[in-house]
Amino acid sequence: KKVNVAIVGATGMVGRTFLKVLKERKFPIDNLYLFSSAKSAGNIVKFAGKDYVVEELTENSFDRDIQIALFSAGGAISEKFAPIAASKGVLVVDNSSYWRMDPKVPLVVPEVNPEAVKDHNGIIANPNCSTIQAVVPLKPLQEKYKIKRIVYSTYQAVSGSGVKGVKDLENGINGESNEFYPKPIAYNCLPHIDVFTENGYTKEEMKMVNETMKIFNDYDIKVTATTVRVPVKNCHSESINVELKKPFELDNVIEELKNTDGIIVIDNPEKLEYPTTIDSNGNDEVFVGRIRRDFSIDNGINFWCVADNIRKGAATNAVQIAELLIKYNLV
Ligand code: 11C
Repeated sequence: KKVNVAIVGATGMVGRTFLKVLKERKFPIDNLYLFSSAKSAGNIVKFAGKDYVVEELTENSFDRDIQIALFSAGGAISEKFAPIAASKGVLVVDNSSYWRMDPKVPLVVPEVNPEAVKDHNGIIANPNCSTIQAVVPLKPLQEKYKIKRIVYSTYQAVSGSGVKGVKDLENGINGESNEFYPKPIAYNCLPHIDVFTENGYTKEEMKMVNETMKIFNDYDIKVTATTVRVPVKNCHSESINVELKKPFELDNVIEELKNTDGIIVIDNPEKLEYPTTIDSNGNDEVFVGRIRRDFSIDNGINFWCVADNIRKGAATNAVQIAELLIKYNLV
């Protein structure tokens, strides 16, 4: 079965990666429509050997036979246009943060809660990149041992801020001053991602807390996070401390992680082997290493995980959701 697909935000970093991933995964596309702001409209984009003209997104853009729309053009565009698309029978997979916590909108990571897509009301949300790569390795732990508490510490790449973040890093390395971040990002770390909220945490930190509970549909899990921007171009790294409810054997946990879809374990400290962003760049898996017991509590584990935030953290996860829509006959 082939479907008609629209991409909203087609010329952005994630939008371009949608196209790359759709092609790589041989997504069954019949007609393809590309939308952007007026500024980028008229650009020609190549897909599978054909030229496509990018059109300006308007309220009438979805007045055609489109089954699936992948959105990545920011929260304001999703707020306005995702309901318009949904009202015209288009299934929206939205990469912005706008709809994620809406109780009527499923928040889906295909390796973790694929069945949740079935409860859609026209919009399905793609989680934040740092949440996606965390919940994939946490899933087998939640299933077998139940999670009591999670402490996230992240080391996030500038590509998470889009082209402006990458530019600030490149300019900073060349001795120029920062334009996008409030402080220099070259040779520096900023404990600040997205805006600060009233409780002292940043919005990025609160996304990790709230999205984790929603994806696992478990509001008893205690979650806390510190999110940090680091001078890495692409791929987020995370240190995850997790306290489990049941006792475990570390060797079994490592085996379970190795046997989980979407994970590559690189964990041989004796050979100095552990995953870094260079390993995950351009890949769709979550790379896990440094898996070790937390001796300060009864049932604790520390591990390190790295993933390509533009691919698994955004575009690939959204395309995998679109694949589920076909698999479950929802389109
Ligand atoms: C970052 N995680 O690295 C952010 C980017 O909610 O989709 C993604 C923001 C979002 O800056």
